[in-house]
Amino acid sequence: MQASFPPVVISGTGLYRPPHVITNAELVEAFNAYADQQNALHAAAIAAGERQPLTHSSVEFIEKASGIKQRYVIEKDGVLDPARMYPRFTPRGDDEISLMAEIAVDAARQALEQAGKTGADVDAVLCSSANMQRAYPAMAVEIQQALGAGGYGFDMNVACSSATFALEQAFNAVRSGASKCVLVVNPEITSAHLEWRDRDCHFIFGDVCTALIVERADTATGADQWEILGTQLATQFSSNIRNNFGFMNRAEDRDPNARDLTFYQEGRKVFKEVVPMAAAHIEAHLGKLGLEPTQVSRYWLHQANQGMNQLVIKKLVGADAGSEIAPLILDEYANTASAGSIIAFHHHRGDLKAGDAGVICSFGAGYSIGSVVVRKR
Ligand code: CO8
Repeated sequence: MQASFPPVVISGTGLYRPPHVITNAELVEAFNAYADQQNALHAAAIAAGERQPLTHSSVEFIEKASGIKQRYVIEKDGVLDPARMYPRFTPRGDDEISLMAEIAVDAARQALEQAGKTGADVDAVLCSSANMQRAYPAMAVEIQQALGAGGYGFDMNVACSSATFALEQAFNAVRSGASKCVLVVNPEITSAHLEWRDRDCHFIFGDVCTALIVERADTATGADQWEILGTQLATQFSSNIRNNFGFMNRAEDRDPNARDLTFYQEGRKVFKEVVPMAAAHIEAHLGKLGLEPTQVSRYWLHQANQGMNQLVIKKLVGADAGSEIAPLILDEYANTASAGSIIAFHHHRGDLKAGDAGVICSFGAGYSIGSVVVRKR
């Protein structure tokens, strides 16, 4: 016999949005200046056929291939400096809050306020993100302390599916009674591990942090509550989205600037392989809960590429991405790794009515896919 669990809700969301915007025009101008500089620097090798010249990027390509029009970043000048092409952050002392924890605390406070809770109500903090600022101590423990939360905290990483995978951990911790109120934060400082010097991917990512409060329905007092009906996670190994940065690099005598120590991918393969996986995953998950895809009022999909979302939502319900049923936020935010589907949930749920069902779904490196089915209370 299946155990019966008390209802669990998402009772608050928060969003830290960085202060700086980089438009596609600014991005392309910086990249093209970098390419020209590199080509001038290596003119002899290029003329001798020993080196390929770098080709210009274009705003038209970026918008057509991805749907991305701009991205937010925490630091802009370093990214747009053709002599640098990555952000410039000032190192912080061990007695100062880390940047990842700082943006997580900002988003967390908003989520707590929406849920009518304080840090002291939280008894578990999951910091779940595509990349961590340091190996240890866990950022989650730093965030726990900054908010005055109790219990425990830990970091976890499942690339772009970090938020949905963390939601399942939070859901299980609360419904089993192990935790009362779980804070999930997804600080994504993607600008520091994106390769801005590669035109194939320089336009893809943006910085942001999202936060979610997960608690039992009988402790929730916020005005906006979303019961979690179920979660489903899946992984299947692929090297098509990869970053080899890690603690072994020094011992391997690696060049710290080697191309494979930042984000790289086989974008076409990812597109082709992940779309059918995501659509089938959502359909199967809904089926287990006795729901047809057409009975879902909203899909808050992973925000990597407009064309991907178009195919997924067409397969599921025959609608268009960017329409009311599958809102897009990537034109404004770009791909924010694990935070994308949560940003969509944060911005695009206010019009739904009690009883309406929705699906939060992420897909990305791993490969990894996570879906969370919710119903407005
Ligand atoms: N400007 C002009 N032309 C360009 C540019 C550019 N910037 N870039 C490439 N081109 C050229 C190519 O060279 C190619 O030319 P040719 O035909 O002569 O060879 C042509 O344009 C077409 O190139 P592509 O085939 O690569 O173009 P696509 O239409 O496939 O579009 C995309 C590229 C947009 C990358 C697309 O493949 C895509 O979005 N795929 C989905 C993959 C995806 O979204 N992956 C991310 C998953 S997120 C995740 O899990 C990562 C988590 C880790 C976070 C890390 C944060 C840093």
